[in-house]
Amino acid sequence: MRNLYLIILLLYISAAAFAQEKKQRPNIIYIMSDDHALQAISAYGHEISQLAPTPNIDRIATEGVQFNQSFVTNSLCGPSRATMLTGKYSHKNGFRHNADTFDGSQNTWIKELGNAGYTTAVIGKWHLKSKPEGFDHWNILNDQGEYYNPDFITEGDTTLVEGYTTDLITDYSIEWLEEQKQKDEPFALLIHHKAPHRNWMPPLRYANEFDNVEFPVPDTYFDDYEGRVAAAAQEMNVYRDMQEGHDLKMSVAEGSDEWRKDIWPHLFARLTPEQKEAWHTAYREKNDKMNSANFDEKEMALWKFQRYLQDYCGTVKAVDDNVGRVLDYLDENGLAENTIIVYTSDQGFYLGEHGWFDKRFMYEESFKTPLVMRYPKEIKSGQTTEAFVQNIDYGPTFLDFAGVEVPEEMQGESLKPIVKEGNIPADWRSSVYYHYYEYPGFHKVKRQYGVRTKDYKLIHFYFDNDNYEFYDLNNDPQEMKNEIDNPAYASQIEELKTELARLMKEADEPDFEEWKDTDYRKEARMKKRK
Ligand code: SGN
Ligand code: CA
Repeated sequence: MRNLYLIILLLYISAAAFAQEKKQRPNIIYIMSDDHALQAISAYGHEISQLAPTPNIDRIATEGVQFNQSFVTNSLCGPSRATMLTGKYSHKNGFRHNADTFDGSQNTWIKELGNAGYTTAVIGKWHLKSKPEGFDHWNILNDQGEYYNPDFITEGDTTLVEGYTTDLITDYSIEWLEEQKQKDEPFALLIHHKAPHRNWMPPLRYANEFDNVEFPVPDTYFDDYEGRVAAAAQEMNVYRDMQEGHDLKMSVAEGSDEWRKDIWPHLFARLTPEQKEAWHTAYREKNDKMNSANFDEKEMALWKFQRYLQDYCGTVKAVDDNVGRVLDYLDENGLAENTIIVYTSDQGFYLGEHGWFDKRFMYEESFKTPLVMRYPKEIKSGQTTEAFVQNIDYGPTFLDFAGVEVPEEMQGESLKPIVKEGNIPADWRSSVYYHYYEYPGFHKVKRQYGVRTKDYKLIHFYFDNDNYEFYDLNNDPQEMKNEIDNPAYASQIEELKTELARLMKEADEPDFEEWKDTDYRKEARMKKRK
């Protein structure tokens, strides 16, 4: 009899300890927007962001850690998401370009957390073609998603919901967080915004927010791409390739609300008559002014830059508001202390540098992505770090904080040792590997892979060309001067070639000959047919 009491007591104690341990494990809120350049986050200090500040995202940085050297492995939406979920490079998770379909049967950190007792959800942009797997709850946008009155997709159900997408994603996220209150398990929630992705439609409340702001034009806006073959071949130029209607919301003539070129009119058509009227009211006067101005070519190019930035920053401001709503929710519900909150983007973006919008290149603006992280319990506040990190590291970091073993196949490293005290371990990586595959494709950015160290960058463009580029990042931070043929850099170039080969081997990238001519679009079609 006494033994039985003892056993019951022991069982009770261990169950209580288990419950306690469960409660102590951190919650995770991972907020990722789409195409958010770090030039447009005020914590990063760029001039543009000082005119359109992001106080809420900045709060995560000042109360936690800001990564100044945060890179993606492949600067494109789908591939970045697949990498983030699996902790693996594109050639390992199989999602190289946006026409691929994510193999949801592979392991993710979400599945690992689920197995360890976490409740998990993803709300917002998904863009991986196959349905989310391993989440307890999902509510996603259709493909790229829409800015106004978007379709939300859940298991077996698609609903058009009236409202502004960035606000709606947060409404649903907070609703889901409310439901977690009754549960003992820790949670992991992915909040994935569509904004500030093309075509940069701000909410009506910000449609005039930046009308009187003069954004600083990048020095490289009228870049002539000398010495850079791939840069010259792209189609992502603000003043040449943006659609004047769809992207720049320019009207055909003074006195008219009708948009100029818009090959996707179904998007604006989603607005209700009231929203359309409010939209036109907000844009009419500024469009009329542009139409009556008689700009020459250069003036028009500069006007387009301002319009682009005004709209872009309007969508960013709405993202920032909504980050603030989540932070407030955590405070009001006593969750701030025990929740890891991250803000990042699926990649960086060009805000007029080299004359561009979009991403894809291994040049700094799109290779880098913002990353800030707060977890009062274990991350010292007010830190900035120069450690080289990549989106393969996110999964291992969350698992490490949750006390879950990081699976062997994940290629990233936990950032916990860095963020706890702000020290970069002596054996931390000092170079990063990059590989972009979507060519032929949208925006005509050539296939490329390369390596970046603190001081230098080497890129190999391949497929229908064979061009190396080398940059001295200290002397030429804007990457305007390709030094590949400069004998003064011969030894550094050799060193980087060796380092690149080492990184490719470490990443288990097959031999160049095996993939250099692959027709990825055909491959994707074949896979779909299977
Ligand atoms: C859309 C955009 C492109 C963008 C791709 C990929 N055009 O096709 O400008 O490069 O998405 O973006 S749009 O006018 O239809 O928006 S990604 O973020 O999904 O990779
Ligand atoms: Ca993107």
